[in-house]
Amino acid sequence: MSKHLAMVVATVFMILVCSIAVFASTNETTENRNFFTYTVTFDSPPTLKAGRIYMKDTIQLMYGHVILPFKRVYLLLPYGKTLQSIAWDKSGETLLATDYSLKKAQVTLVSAIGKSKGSVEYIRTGTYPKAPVMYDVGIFRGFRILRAYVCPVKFVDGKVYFYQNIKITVTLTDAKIPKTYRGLERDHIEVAMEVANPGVVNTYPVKKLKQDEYRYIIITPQSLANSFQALINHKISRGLTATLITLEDIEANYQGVDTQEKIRNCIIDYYLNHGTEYVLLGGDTTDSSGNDFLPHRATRANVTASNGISVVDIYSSKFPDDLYFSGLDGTWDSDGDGIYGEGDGGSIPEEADWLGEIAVGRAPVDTTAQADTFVNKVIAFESNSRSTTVMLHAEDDPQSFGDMSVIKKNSGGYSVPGVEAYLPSYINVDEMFEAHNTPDITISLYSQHIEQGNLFVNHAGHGDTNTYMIDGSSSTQFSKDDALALQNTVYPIHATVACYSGAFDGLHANQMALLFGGDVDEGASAESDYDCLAEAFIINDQGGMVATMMNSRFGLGDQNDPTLCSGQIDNALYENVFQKGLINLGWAVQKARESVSPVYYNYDVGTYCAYKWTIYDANLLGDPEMPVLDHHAIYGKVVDANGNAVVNATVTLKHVPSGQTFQTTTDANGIFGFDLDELGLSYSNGDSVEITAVNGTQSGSTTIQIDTSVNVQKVIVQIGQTTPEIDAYTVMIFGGVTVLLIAAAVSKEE
Ligand SMILES: [Ca+2]
Ligand SMILES: [Ca+2]
Ligand SMILES: [Ca+2]
Ligand SMILES: [Ca+2]
Repeated sequence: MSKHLAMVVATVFMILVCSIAVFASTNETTENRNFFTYTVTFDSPPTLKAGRIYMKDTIQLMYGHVILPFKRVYLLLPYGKTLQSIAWDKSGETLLATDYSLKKAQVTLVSAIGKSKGSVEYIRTGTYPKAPVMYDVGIFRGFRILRAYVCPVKFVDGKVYFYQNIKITVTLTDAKIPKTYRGLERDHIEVAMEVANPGVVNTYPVKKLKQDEYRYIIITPQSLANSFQALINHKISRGLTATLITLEDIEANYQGVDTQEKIRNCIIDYYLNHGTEYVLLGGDTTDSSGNDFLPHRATRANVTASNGISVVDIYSSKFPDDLYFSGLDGTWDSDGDGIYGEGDGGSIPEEADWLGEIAVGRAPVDTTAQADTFVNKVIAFESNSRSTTVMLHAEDDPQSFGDMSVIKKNSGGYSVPGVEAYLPSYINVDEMFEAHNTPDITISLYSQHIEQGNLFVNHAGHGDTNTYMIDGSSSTQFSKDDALALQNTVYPIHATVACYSGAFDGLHANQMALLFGGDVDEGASAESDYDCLAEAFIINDQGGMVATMMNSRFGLGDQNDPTLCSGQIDNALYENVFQKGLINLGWAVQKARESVSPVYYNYDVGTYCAYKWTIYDANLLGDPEMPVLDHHAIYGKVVDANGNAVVNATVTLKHVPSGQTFQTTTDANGIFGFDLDELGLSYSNGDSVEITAVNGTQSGSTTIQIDTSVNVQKVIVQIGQTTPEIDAYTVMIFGGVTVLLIAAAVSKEE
């Protein structure tokens, strides 16, 4: 962090500290207030089309037998409090239809998509959703966050109602401070960016690190330490604080029931005491003979899905899931039975921690040669200017996987975003769609397009541990040998929704077990070298990929809509990088996993829901800190006098030296972003930019200095001098005193 930026941050937190002091001395009456309200307003009604209900600024989620739009609203609970109960009031009701049928949701394995085409069913009776809000309470860096998913519609026996306002009343009760609370300034800003009520961050005390900072750590067996030290040195040369820890040191110095828990306890120690934000696991789970190397935690997920023949309950108790090393709350085995991450509607409470404190990636390497290859690729990616081409593949077999990549317009003209919708105009799209390519997509054609040099390669189609389908009509599969034969010098990031291609524990899909339900892993035989297709792409020393986000078990979709479930996480990866300022790859992946549902069991229909499975599926093999873009961007949030995010505010960025100005508006979450390179601004380190936010008659502004040593700077602009809502918890926070301006800048990476 540069010196001037540090000063900005220091000033900001003096303001924050002052506002807390003001509250303490002037507002005793609200101190015992144990509730707050938040109203979610939907401006325009949804579009009803072909048995679905689409709506702007919402996501489509499978809910029981149907698919409904939900708006994600994260509400921060005050320090020392947790949720006691939640209530809601709906108002502004409109009857949209009296005789509508909803298309039935049919979760299916990506490997089964297309195999039972034509089985469209409709729901005509019943009430969906049961309640307008799905929720849980998660912990991110010790901040308790109510994750509410709010549905603006209700279906009752063919009638469809729309509600313009849903007012949520949250009643609080005292709670212990989570062990993961470390109180760093940058944590406050990260939380403020995530939640709809950022003012509440002021209830959380700011603390300073007492020990040396290591933002980035690599954990690796001693045998690979030399190789990975080169990556540590490179990160330090970029200005990061970084260190390497050997597995042998962890085994000797940390407690735990097994190696995985010792590794996690080491990560918790570094997270709390050294400010760690990124962890690279420098090693494959096993060596090429299947012996433990840098082991993963096996977790359990269930799903009720169609296998293309019948509907079955399947589970995996061996789900390889590095989220265990990212979500640092709890033990992931609350009942101590040795089955991790279970609890999705049965008698066991949820054991998984969905909100990752840190970003984790794994380098799936088990020899020094492979480790050197991985390190060289990451350094090359970070050192060269980025490709501006994204290769989008879609197998059409026979349902349109193309939807996943391109949906710009769904039938009826309603837009549901696909990958392409999130790409900025400076990105060139190289489409490889089976439906558009005659003759077939051959292995050499596909390889050629990868070798041309891409920032991302996105694959959409079927797959298995050691191969995925690139052309359905000719059954052309791209194998590990093909991945190892690629020769390219620009290394892309590669994502797919295919089943099993990211099974970094080297297991095959067990198709027989699947046909009858049960555990898809029991009896599954391992690949001869315990490597999957994703690993082949990464360990190729002549080309291939720098990183992958691929499924370690079956990918999931809907029989009639492959864009749901695995497709949603895939799409969110691009949204995060290009629209949300999550430029560091590990955060883009982690927040993509978090973007789907907080509900992992369909209580109303008694079936397992697809989302827990889908989240466990999508692991990052790659460096979690690696900045995907080489741009400099300023992202921020506009906050009103009550401490709530402001939607649709006009935000102007003025580059002070040149006088150039740029304008944008805040999105449905109050977020704005300026990618200075995309805008074509000529700027230098230390230049001032003035950011002004206007909403109606209210305005506020702040000035920050550009810090080119980081890719993203974040700023919070507070506007307005309204009288705070009398029953808002935020009255307590600000003590009725309007704080005109809170501004801060922190970096995603240093
Ligand atoms: Ca357990
Ligand atoms: Ca957590
Ligand atoms: Ca492996
Ligand atoms: Ca391996």
